[in-house]
Amino acid sequence: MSTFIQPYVKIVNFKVHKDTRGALIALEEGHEFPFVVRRVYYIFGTLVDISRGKHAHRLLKQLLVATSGSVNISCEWDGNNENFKLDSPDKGLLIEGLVWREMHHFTSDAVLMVLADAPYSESDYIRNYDDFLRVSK
Ligand code: T46
Repeated sequence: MSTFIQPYVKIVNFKVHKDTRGALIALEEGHEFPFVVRRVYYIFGTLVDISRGKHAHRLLKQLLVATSGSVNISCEWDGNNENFKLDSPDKGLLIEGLVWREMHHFTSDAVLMVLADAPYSESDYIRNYDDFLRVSK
């Protein structure tokens, strides 16, 4: 039998350390996100009219940050449907578990950085929408 964690979606606002030289943001386990980082990846060079994602995860916890440009993240979980616009490096989207996500409307300068609590594992993905609905019940 497969295991899942409860879906959780939340926008997190980061503290900006700004001075005359510019700005700095620090992301720390236990403050901005609640897990140990085991993997970092980033998505860039996306075409404006493409979308990515279209899957859910069984166990993965992630923090998504648009360090440059902007991108929309549509999330579906537990009967909720919400669109989040990541358009500034001072906020992130925490996504845990059974959340169907789609990233779309990337600007040409968008860089989407993702901190994840586990190494890449294809077996953690649910890529079929009907399977997602079935296991979400
Ligand atoms: C997610 C959203 C936000 C790897 O080899 N290692 C990795 O860590 C990742 C994430 C991907 N890959 C390979 C697997 C595919 O051959 O890179 C290729 C593209 O991956 P995928 O089509 O899954 O990418 P997205 O943009 O649809 O989804 C990604 C993450 O996979 C996913 O976990 O939540 O970004």
